[in-house]
Amino acid sequence: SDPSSSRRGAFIVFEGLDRCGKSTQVARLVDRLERESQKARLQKFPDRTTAIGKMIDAYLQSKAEMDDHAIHLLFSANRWECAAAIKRDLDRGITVIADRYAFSGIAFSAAKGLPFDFCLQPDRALPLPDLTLYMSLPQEEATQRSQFGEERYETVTMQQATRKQFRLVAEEVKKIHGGKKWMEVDARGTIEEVEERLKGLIGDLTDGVNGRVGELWV
Ligand code: FDM
Ligand code: MG
Repeated sequence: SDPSSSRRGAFIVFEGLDRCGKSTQVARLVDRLERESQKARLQKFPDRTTAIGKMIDAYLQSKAEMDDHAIHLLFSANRWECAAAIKRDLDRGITVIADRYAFSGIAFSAAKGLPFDFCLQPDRALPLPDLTLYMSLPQEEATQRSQFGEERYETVTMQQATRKQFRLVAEEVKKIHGGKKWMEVDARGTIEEVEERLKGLIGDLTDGVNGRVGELWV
């Protein structure tokens, strides 16, 4: 029998601060996979299209105020409402590529001062990414790129605090899930240069992976 037929799709997550080029690279990866006739789906977090996503969108645009804990739980709920579809697609052999995930959830909320442990808990047992690519850009380079937008969190102070928390998140992933699940990528340079770096790290993951999808923080 063909062993590849038992493979599931890989779950690949892109993380990073605002302006790191994450969304550009995610779009290019999905395009490349489509050109290569591989099955792939992009999942953006927050997914602003759902009922919960609309509440998050209003919060981010400062059209609504919310308690820090409450919005944290909504971001997590937004992932849980997408979890079954992610698992289903992985089982069908589709590569699922996420633009942000639970790691942004922790880093941004902890940067506001919520306890790290509180931030971690609601995402426990969500689908575990096979690989998270953290695109890292020095603060000076991020500032040189185009201006921040108008959304909540798009300030230098918030980005700096979040950068520190992402470092703690990386340590936690390595401690619980091992060093191969989280890779830091130098996000400096041209779009093409960064794309090549990412491609090297992704390797043949997009051909599918063996074994069941794991559970986050378990
Ligand atoms: N963000 C994103 C959070 O605060 N928690 C989360 O769980 C997620 C997924 O939302 F500032 C923040 C990160 C960012 C904002 O993200 C909107 P996009 O990628 O700019 O849409
Ligand atoms: Mg943004």
